[in-house]
Amino acid sequence: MRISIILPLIVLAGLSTGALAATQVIHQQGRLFSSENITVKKGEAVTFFNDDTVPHNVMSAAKGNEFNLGSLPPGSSTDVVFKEAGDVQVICAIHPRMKMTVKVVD
Ligand SMILES: [Cu+2]
Repeated sequence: MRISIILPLIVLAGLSTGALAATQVIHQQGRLFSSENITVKKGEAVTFFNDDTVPHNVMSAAKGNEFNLGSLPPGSSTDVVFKEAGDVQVICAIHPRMKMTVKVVD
């Protein structure tokens, strides 16, 4: 159990210091997003990483920034590029209390 938690952290630490330095990572643990509010520039990607023990379905219905990642199993990650400026409410379709806002600025 211990190794399964530490290994992904090492991988992520390596990524965050490399070419993807500008990409913010949102973790999902304990059926919560790791941040409630983040700000990104238009055209930037956010990595949604499921390091929880259950699947999550990250999505948004915000106009111009709609996406639906489908059910992502633990250990998987997906990048989402935000194309339009504005406040984007991001939710998990499976767990109603998982909510966050991505503020996209020009
Ligand atoms: Cu969820």
